Amino acid sequence: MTTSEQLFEKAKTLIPGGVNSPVRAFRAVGGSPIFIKSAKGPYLYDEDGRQYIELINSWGPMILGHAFEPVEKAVRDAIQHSFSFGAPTRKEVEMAELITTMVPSVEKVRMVNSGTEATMAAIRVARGFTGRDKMIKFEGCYHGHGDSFLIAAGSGAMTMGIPDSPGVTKATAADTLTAPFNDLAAVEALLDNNHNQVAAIILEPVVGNMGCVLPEPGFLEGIRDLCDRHGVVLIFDEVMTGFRLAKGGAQERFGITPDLTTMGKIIGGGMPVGAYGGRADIMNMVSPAGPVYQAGTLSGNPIAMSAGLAMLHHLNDHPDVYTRLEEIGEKLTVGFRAGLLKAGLNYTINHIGSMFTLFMSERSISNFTDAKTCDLPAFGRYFHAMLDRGVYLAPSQFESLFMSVALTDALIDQVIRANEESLQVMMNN
Ligand code: KE4
Repeated sequence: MTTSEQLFEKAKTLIPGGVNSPVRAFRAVGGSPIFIKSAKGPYLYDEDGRQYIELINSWGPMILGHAFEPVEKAVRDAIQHSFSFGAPTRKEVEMAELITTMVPSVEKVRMVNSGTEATMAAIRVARGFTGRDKMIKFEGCYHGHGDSFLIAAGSGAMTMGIPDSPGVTKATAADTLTAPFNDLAAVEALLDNNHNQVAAIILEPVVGNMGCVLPEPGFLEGIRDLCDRHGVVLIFDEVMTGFRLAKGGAQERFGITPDLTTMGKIIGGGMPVGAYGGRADIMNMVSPAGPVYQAGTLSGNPIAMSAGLAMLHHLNDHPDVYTRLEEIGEKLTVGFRAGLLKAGLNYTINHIGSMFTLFMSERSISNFTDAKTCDLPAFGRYFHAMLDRGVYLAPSQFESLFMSVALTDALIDQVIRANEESLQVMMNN
């Protein structure tokens, strides 16, 4: 047994499923998860010393590569002054100022500790602001594990085959309406049939959680218009896309202004950080400025703020990072498409910037129903073939890949070769 396998056997006796987040368990791809010991730049190193080229980057945060020196130095400097005060600090003001500069639609922002906290708070504020109870989300989108969102949820919930989780009450579920992604008519029908009852529409402007799925032309504009016409708060869940698809996230790239934005992942530089923010008239509803309660012992934690500030300042000051991320995404997907052609496969790749997914399906993938046509056993064979060739992908078909700027052209070529070989392995078994 490898050290990872030994650790997993012990972990399963102590932790549900042996992991602290379901998608890590390799349930969707089979086999035993790799236990990571360290990482540097584009590489992960497991407990047995094996090296992997990283195409997940902790599900997005490590956009500058692992152990990025300015972030590490910021944390080393910060820990000299204790870890947590539970009192306001200068760094939180600096973080709020930087976020509102990078994401202009965010006039006021509240720091929390995860993307889940951010979306839970954002929907509560929208309900408090409008006095309405219902919300609309899209099938296959994932917004964290808050009860309201575990309805037709993507990511790990979809991977585990439980998009509607037990434990969510019928009353809660009744206030969550769902529509297919990219289906404006379905959203309009929900709004008409629930007149003046919908507080918010929340969506991933580019979906990562059913695999990478892009908004069709006019979709985001149409949602914005429907929200305006029905007095509904538009929430962009940019936990994945924020600070990745552009300095200002998907809303900058697509030129759509949401009312609220939820953030996570990159914002913490790898530390546990989330945030929600947007229009001042809405955010002024949040306690203690207003009556909508939300709180957190470690919100704005000085160590996490130090890491997040170092990362966001680097992204804000180095636009060449985004140029390189576009290049990397383009080179990889051109190479992967060439690999599919060579293998005689007509599978779908959805790609934008430094996010992409190879779907084991010949269908164009623009919603949950399309994504579910994928050949999951084939994906499992492909995943392990890539792992055997030292390339670490998301252990689920229903996840996007996330590039970091640490990927060199030589490594891109190596990943492209591994893809060609792995497609053959997938087809021959
Ligand atoms: P966290 O609570 O995991 O920090 O964020 C929840 C969340 C909210 N919104 C979006 C768009 C997200 O993608 C996420 C979390 N993403 C998953 C990856 N699909 C986290 C990985 C995991 O669950 O282990």
